Amino acid sequence: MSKYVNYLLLSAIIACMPLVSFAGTNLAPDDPVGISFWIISVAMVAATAFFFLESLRVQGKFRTSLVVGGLICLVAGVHYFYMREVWAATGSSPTVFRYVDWIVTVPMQMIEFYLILAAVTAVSLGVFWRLLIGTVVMVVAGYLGEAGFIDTTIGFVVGMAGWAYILYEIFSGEASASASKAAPAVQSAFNTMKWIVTIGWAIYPLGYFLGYLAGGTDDATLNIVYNVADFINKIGFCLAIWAAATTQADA
Ligand SMILES: *C/C=C(C)/C=C/C=C(C)/C=C/C1=C(C)CCCC1(C)C
Repeated sequence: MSKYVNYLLLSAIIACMPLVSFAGTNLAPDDPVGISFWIISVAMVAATAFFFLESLRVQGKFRTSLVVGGLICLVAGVHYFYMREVWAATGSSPTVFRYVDWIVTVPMQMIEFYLILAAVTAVSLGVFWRLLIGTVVMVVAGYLGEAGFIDTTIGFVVGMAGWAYILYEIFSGEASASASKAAPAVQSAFNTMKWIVTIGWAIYPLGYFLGYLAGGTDDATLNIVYNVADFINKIGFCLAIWAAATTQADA
């Protein structure tokens, strides 16, 4: 019974998400950037529903990870509806909008590393805090640079340092040591997530570098690249966790 109530509540929340999009401006059929915003918005809604619903059936210890995965896609989805609207109305989408999403979703992704490890092995709270601090430094520095509060080069360098710190933690720090003791399914998820954070994430500093330090990028290309990157770096990232949660055998 309570399971049905959960499903109903969940469906109601998710059904409300696209309502955000009926705000005003129509998409032009010959606007690939606008359409890519739209596709990612809807993919985020679908992924939100998927992770929330799946959280009801996986083993208890993985539930929180999937709920957080659903929240990451929910927050991103709402931002995407907003960014699509701005793009459709003005023909541009300032990157600064993305930072509002990043400051919420990127730390949550780092928390996912801690959560999947904590589900299957002993991992210290220090891992949680170090990954969280690394992401906050990275995103805040990038924001201050892009928004013009600090020099763009300083923003870039400090942001890169935050990212480097995260990479150190997951490749050779304590997070990596804990992962090597984890169950095989979690180890393989950790590996996929680690490479997403390395290669998938490289798109964003590259966009910053080209846009601010190397003489400018074209708004349309940059937005399409960010949209595709977000699809992999958010939905793909959470799917790796889902795969571990559904394949790990022991109870
Ligand atoms: C879903 C959104 C994601 C995964 C966004 C990730 C963003 C970054 C990895 C941004 C990184 C940056 C640097 C490493 C240095 C320059 C400033 C940033 C913020 C663009």
